[in-house]
Amino acid sequence: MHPISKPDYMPVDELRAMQLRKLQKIIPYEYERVPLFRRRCDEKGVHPRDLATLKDLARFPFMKKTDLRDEYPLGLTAAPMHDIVRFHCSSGTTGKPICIPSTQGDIDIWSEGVARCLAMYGLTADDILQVSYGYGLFTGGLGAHYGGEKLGCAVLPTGAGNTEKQIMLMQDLGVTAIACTPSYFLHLATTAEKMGVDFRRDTKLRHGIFGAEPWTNEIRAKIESIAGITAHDIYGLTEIAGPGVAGNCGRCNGLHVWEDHFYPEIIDPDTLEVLPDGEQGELVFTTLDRFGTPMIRYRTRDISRLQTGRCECGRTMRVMDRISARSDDMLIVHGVNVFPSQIETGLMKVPEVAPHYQIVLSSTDTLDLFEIKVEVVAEAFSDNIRDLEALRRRVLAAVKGIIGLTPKITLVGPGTLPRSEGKIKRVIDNRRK
Ligand code: DLL
Repeated sequence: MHPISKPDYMPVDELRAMQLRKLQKIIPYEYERVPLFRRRCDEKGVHPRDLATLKDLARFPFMKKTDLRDEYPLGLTAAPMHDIVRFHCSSGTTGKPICIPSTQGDIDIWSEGVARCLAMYGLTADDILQVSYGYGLFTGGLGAHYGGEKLGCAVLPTGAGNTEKQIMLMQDLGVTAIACTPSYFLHLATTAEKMGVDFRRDTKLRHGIFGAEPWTNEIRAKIESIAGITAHDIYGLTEIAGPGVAGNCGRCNGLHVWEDHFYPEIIDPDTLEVLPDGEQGELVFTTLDRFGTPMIRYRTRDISRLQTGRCECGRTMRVMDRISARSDDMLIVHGVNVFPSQIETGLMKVPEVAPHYQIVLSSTDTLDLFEIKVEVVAEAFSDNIRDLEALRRRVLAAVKGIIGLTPKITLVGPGTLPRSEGKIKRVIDNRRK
């Protein structure tokens, strides 16, 4: 076992005691330094000294993305600028971005989180890791980069874009692992095919480290079969660090949360009550030892579940379900709740469907129009209208079987829909708000 993985196996009672100890430090620290947090605690009638057990955390107020936006740029920064070494920012859904300043200690914890994920996926110092996440304000590039270096990998910092050159470098340097969004990997794979490059035959690629956007197990299977690699899931968010908050070990269908640094809770997003392990709800994180911009009970909007029981890999860190939905990406169409991931699962059941689709919503005075544009693989995109109509019906049946609605299915030819270098935008909602 690589020494970086040691905390993954910490005895649970030690872990809980450590979490409490860290909370008893970070909560008073935040209370003393961040006026918004102090005011909210005072309003709730709760004081840092009330934190005697882990359960007491539930008495403290939540933080949300809007707090970061309202307090932009530095209102939630707890450390003096002297101690800050890095800023990362992420766009909010509207208007101003959010800004997360980090100390050197924060960056170290984050890099450790990514390195622990990479070690768990089976990477070692012998691997050559191509980082094709965007570098810059987005945490994907630098996060994967520092994590890779921490493990001792040779990092190739291509960033996103310039796809043909990426494929050339991958071949020439013998890259064994790539970190990028799953949608960008699919774009890389199509470009490689056009260049006559077969990942299995012409590269040494074995691992893909994918995250930053939801991707179903069906897309995962597709990626693995196209490229002959193992597709690993990595999760994280700017507010809590970046990638490497959690990752999947390959033994269970979920992600181990590095809860010695990032304390997870699941809440009911309506009542805000903490739910027991095993129940699905909104994922909430407290950063236990990040001192630049600590987040206390940060509401991620991601829907997940903390699994009960121990994973057979032996890690003691709790497993969260893969993120299939965000509470804010649920679409309501004709009064029915629909998640894009359900549509993706339906589409991927049809072998002739390529992993590229777009959901388009528009409205007339009285009606929502619900269309799914679906790319078809080259071999199936024939001129024969009858064949295509039969395929369209099969696609519709696969989607309808899951969501219970009848969207308009439009089949389009290979390479028609927009590709992305970063996070893909699958839903175009032109309905009147
Ligand atoms: O996306 C950090 C990251 C970079 C994670 C690279 C993994 C790899 P943000 O831009 O702040 O940070 O977006 C965070 O992206 O709340 C989830 O909704 C979504 N997300 C991140 N990882 C996954 C994943 C980065 N593995 C938001 N599966 C999160 C599903 C994910 N959704």
